[in-house]
Amino acid sequence: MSPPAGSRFVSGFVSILGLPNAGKSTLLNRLVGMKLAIVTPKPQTTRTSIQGVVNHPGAQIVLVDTPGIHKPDSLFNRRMLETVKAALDQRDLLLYVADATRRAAEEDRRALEIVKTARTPVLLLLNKIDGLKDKRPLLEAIESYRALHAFAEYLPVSALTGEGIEAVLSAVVSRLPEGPAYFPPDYVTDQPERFLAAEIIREKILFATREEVPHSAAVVVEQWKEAGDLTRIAATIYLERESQKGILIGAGGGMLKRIGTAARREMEAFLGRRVFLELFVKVRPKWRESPEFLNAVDWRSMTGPEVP
Ligand SMILES: Nc1nc2c(ncn2[C@@H]2O[C@H](COP(=O)(O)OP(=O)(O)OP(=O)(O)O)[C@@H](O)[C@H]2O)c(=O)[nH]1
Ligand SMILES: [Mg+2]
Repeated sequence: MSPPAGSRFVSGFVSILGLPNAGKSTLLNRLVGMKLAIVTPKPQTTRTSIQGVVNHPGAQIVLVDTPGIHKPDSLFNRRMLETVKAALDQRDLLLYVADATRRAAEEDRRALEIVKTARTPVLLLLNKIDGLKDKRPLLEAIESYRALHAFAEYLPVSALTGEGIEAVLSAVVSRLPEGPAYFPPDYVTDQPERFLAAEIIREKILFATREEVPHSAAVVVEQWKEAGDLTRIAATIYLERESQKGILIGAGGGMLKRIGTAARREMEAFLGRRVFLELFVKVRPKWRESPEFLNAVDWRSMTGPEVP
């Protein structure tokens, strides 16, 4: 899209931050207009930063979705927090997503301490307003957040229904500096297809399982082969305990089959091709404390498909 004649073109880097489950990934997907980040009702769904580029008339916004800010209790969680901190560096604007149906909590105060270190203007997005019957709780939520930080703007929004999204886009665009389009118009994300496929599988696992299984699951795509109109994908699901393996596979393999079918359908819709998906399950005790394993499953530092 080209800007109206005579007007300036603006661009910039904008990170999406907040507590787990606030709706950050739903917001990224809504702003970009396609599903780039997986979304589940479980906290700590997003584990790495995910870029999404929005082209707006006269503007290009490079968004980054981040893991929810929470107390790091493992090497893996400390890495997630490092990812959040990296997403604060050299940004033009920050979006802090909060649940409008609740008041600011102690976790928000702690998260905002981290966000404030960037000294970058922050817009507060009060998300999930579709769940509010009247304005009072929203005003109370705004006041409780105002007490924690002087946000540049307070914007009620529903990432789920799209209400308030145009106002968010206008607020972002109006605060971006003049600059070039950093990416061509057809470029959307830095995520490789293999990683997106692994994430789709993880999303289906998160929906299908409970308690500690979602946190203990990591997915690696080991093989990706195009053959005619078919894409053959093989992936391994890593868990931390034998007992979790039993839960994931389910009676007669039923659970794993359902996960595989749901993941394959979504991959086919996304790739526009038929997919043959093979899933393997392995146990890797304490992988969340293993630097070698974490490097191997992180596509940004991936040395190869081989997991040690
Ligand atoms: N009602 C309602 N639900 C929403 C809205 N936005 C997100 N949700 C739901 O909130 C849950 C969490 O959404 P996510 O987008 O995964 O939240 P997140 O902040 O990315 O979570 P983490 O990745 O775990 O940090 C999901 O069940 C979403 O469907 C909204 O505007 N309204
Ligand atoms: Mg997320």
